Amino acid sequence: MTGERRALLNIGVIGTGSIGVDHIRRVSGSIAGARVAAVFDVDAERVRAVAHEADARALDDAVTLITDDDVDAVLVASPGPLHPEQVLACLDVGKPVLCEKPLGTTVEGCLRVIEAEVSLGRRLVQVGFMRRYDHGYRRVKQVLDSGQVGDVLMVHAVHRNPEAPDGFTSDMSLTDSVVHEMDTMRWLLGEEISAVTVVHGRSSPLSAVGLQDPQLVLLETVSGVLVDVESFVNCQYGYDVGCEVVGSTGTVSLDTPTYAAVTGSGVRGRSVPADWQERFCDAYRAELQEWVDGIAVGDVTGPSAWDGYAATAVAVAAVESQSSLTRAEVKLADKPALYV
Ligand code: NAD
Ligand code: ISE
Repeated sequence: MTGERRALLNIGVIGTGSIGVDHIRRVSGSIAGARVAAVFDVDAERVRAVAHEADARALDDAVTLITDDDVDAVLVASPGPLHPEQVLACLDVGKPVLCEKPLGTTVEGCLRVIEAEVSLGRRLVQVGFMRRYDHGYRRVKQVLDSGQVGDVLMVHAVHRNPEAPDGFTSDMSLTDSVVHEMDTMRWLLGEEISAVTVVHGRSSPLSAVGLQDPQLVLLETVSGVLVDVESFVNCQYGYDVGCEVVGSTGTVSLDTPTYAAVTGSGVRGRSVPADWQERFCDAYRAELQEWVDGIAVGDVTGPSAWDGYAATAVAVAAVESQSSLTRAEVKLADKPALYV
């Protein structure tokens, strides 16, 4: 709308854990055109405190929130396996939904979302692959698209978290962490991933018993680009994400933004982000602002349900490769016209 103030978008948030609260604070503090109207979490005590802080209503269950007349759009930040049911409930009532990654942890769950959205005939689902909004990744994509480094041949990627939360499993390293690279690589390279191999070596003595960490994940794209991803969820020293693309005439690397270089004791050093909240704060903000602005003009343009499905299909194949210790092929369904 030009020249007039548009009404605030009332957002309902499901799941008020780490990222739920992070998004709620962001919407309340730095997103124009939206407010948090309602929240739900199975942890009643937690949701009451969050609702109080955000000046929002705490509702009794996910469906009550989704169908509430004063909720215009929904942000799903509950655990991954719950996402398809909650997103489907949003589609049932025709409300836009920003679903945190992953769209689901099974291929079947993601396909149900695609089927429902395709029958509606318009896009309402966006998946929280926020790296697509990061300045660094966008710059890498610009360089690749310009042809400056020639034909892409290989990518070396690193995804390190300081510490995994309790209960984090080797499968989750793939479905919850590396799923970011599975999406980012599809987007950067503009093609699907056709096979994945997970390789295990020596595990860190600091990782929980039973958690294989680090893991090496080799992705193959349809045109034959090889992407190696080191996933290390207990690296201890900070949050570190890297990506170097090797082309036929040059390379391009992702740089981690730093805002200060510290010099002392004979060393000049750049700080390392503490966690994903710090590293990707600008990307989350851009993701949310574009989502809110898009809804105001009836347009959802961010990562789609297809992107969510394709990334999960690769993650599921990676889990298969992890248990069989062999290469797993990724076979995708036909892409509906809605996502072309
Ligand atoms: P978390 O465990 O901190 O929070 C999850 C919350 O969901 C908890 O408060 C839990 O009580 C609640 N919950 C459990 N069952 C529920 C239900 N049936 N209905 C509603 N709420 C329920 O986890 P998190 O780190 O906040 O992750 C949540 C989701 O966000 C995951 O899918 C994760 O992959 C994703 N995530 C994305 C990013 C990113 O960088 N884009 C970062 C962190 C988390
Ligand atoms: C977490 O859920 C995220 O999405 C973070 O971006 C990622 O780095 C981390 O590994 C995940 O567990």
